[in-house]
Amino acid sequence: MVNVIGLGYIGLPTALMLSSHGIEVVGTDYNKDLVDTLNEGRTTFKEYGLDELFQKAISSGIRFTSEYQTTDTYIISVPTPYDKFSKKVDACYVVAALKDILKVAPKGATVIIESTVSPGTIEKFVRPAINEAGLVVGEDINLVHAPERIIPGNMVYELLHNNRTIGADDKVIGEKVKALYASFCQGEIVVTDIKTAEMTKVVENTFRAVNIAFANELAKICRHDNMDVYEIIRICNMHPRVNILQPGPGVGGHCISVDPWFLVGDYPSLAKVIDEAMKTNDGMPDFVLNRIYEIMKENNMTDITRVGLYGLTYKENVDDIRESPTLQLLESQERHLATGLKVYDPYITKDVVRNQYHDLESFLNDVDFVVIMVKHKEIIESMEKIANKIVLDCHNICSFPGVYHL
Ligand code: SAJ
Repeated sequence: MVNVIGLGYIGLPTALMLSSHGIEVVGTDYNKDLVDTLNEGRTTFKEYGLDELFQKAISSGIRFTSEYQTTDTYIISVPTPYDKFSKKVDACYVVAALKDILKVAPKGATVIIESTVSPGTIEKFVRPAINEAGLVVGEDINLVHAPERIIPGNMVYELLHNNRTIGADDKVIGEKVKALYASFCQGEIVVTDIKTAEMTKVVENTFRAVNIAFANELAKICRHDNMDVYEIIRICNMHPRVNILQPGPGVGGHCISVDPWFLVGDYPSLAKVIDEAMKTNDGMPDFVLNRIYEIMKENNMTDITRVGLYGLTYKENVDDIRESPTLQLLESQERHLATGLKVYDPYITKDVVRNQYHDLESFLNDVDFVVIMVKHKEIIESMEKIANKIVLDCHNICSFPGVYHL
């Protein structure tokens, strides 16, 4: 039986996937409300294909509880935030979950950490916690790091098809865990050591962050000298060895906007490009705010309450608002003692910010200037509704004339 600890964006789909492929699974989360919701037969976030997978797992007998189970295999998928000052990974949730596992785990159990951690975290924080409990790694507890790679918006498909990395001290244990993941994963599964696995995960997200920052920097250069960044990127990408990503209003989510900081925190004198890239991405919401003020001025607009931000989530067609560019922009605006921007997102039904709307029509009725922060399917399909407004399109999705860009 596998006990999956942490039933969030990664733990839940992983637990469901294992269960629907014939593995006995118990999902554990300390959040009792979340466990209750799952036990009432409802999923806790929206993701394409998740509800079908949930039903399959229920039929296969998956259980949800707040109790840790006594079993031979654990998967830890709890958040790993970063310390805003030191930029280092904060492994407190991983260590807390591990300590609870150690209270009930039998000798020889395997603990698989899926949470993203910086290289050396398992050495520095996880092994000592096992030793402190009077246990020996490799004898009493086997340690494995199996970082996840699935992208929100396409999680179910990617869980099935992505290649994976397994880091283990012991090749035999590594191969056992590989067989467990191979119960559902059709991609190639590489077995390596723990520190290499830790580093690969952080490097993958850093690669993307640096490349997004490059696109964002190009957008700023092009704005400065009145060039069309999208046309330039389109043409450059026709070169066989060039593949530039897209600029945007900022980088959000709990991965790309967080993980690269771990390397800056751990290697401050070495991770220079990464540091600059992260600052570039973090500066984008302010860049958008400045564009809003410029465009208002150009249109003789003085009332900020007639400006609306479309989209609150960190990217399109997901309901996750963690570190979202819109939230960053609103915080920045409040720091400058200015408020009043209106906000709407079809995926966010609860009130999370001031001046938030819950339907597109009333939102559009109350604004003259729309800033497209997120390219949700809804707005792409409702272009005619904003054609008569002032529009700042941060994603180059509008084709009508007079639209402003980054
Ligand atoms: N973004 C841009 N321009 C782009 C692409 C993305 O501005 O060209 C922005 C998005 O709007 C969003 C942010 O970057 O705000 C991050 O979005 P994303 O779709 O690039 O990535 P995430 O954070 O949803 O998922 C990433 C993925 N990592 C990589 O692609 C290397 C995913 O595979 C990981 O599993 C996930 O992080 C994770 O959990 O670590």
